[in-house]
Amino acid sequence: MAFIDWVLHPTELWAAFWYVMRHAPPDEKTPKLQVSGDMKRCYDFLEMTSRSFAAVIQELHPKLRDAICLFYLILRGLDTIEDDMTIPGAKKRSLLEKFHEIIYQDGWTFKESGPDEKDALLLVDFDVVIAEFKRLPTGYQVIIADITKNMGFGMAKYTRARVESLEDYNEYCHYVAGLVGHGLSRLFSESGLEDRSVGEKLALANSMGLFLQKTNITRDINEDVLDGRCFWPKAIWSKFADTEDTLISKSNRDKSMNALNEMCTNALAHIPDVMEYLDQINEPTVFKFCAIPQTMAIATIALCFNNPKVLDTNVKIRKGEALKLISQSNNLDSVKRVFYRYLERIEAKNDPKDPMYGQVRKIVDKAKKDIANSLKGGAPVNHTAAYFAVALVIFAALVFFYQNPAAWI
Ligand code: IN0
Repeated sequence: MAFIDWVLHPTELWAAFWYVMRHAPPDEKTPKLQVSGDMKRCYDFLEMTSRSFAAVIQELHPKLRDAICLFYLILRGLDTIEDDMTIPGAKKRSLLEKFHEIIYQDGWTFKESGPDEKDALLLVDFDVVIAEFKRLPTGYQVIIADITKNMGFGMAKYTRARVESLEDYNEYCHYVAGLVGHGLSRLFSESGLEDRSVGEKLALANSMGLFLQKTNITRDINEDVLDGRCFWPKAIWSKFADTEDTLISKSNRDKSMNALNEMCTNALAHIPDVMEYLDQINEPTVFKFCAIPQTMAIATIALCFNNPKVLDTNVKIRKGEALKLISQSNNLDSVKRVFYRYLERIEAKNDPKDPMYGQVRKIVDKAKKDIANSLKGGAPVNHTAAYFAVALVIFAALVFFYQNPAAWI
């Protein structure tokens, strides 16, 4: 992040300071150092695959930490196979469909990943993950294996099928992310840290995954099309572009923006379920684990909405913004305020000329009202004007004293 970004966003600098203070001092008590040799290696794999999210998993309640670390690594393994364009179709399908059995096979490793797979090393050492998985309590193993099975079959289906209709889009996202929500909710209940009902309200759990995955798919359009694939449903993009390549070409920019905004709107529709899901989570570390990806997602959607850069490059929220979001994902009220803030940004960018204008207004209005009515302190206040006024006063005072040095005394 450039220096100027920190100057322009002092609240993010503050969040970064506290994040470093909390995470930097390597006092021998960090959770990962308390675990056995093989499990320690699994936490190393986790850090290798996702740095910031690894920290959130390590802070989970000890009853869930190892199970979720292993669930995450198993899903990463499956995803690495799904993603690999160098594995021939039939072999890929067989691997995906058998993966729920593979996780019980002592010594299984996979060394044939293509050169582009960033998590290839995880599969090279997958025997370590398998050994630790088999040491988990049976209740956890059953849930993880069941989700791996359903996901593997779903992914295998989509190695042939394409995402054409909105139903396909929801189904694909269900396989790759909604099922993760199912699995996590069932693990939370199984641990006894959350109510049994959490593991039963699976439609809400599905929406949690769909909001994340739809955000990723919307954001990654440029990279995906350049890699020769597209997860935006044809039902949406074909209204505005003849081919997937046209979708990201500069000459089609105005029309493609309509498609982009429709993709964002489709994702925003999951917000009520996300709020309802988070409302039922009681254990603080589970709450944070669930809330962080969701606040990152609303910030990403707000960044992508009506932003032509999405079609040209891979846009990303600032590091400082991410750290601020982490610090604001501790409880439901704070998460609601975060959502409210980004919904306002979306509202400000909503263009009356866009075909989605009315729908965006409806979704944003309703979500903002629901948040305002349920927040203890009423609707969140926008402090931007106040910050700006304070900055202006300080600036004016500096100018004044610079020009009238005599006034210092
Ligand atoms: C996740 C999800 C995740 C976390 C908490 C609750 C969830 C409920 C339902 C569905 C998914 C849930 O979160 C991670 C977040 C993540 O990995 N962030 C990365 C960012 C990135 O771009 O890779 C980071 O480095 O910070 C997530 O995105 N997915 C995921 C995978 C496994 C598990 Cl156990 C939990 C992936 C996906 C496809 C969205 C489900």
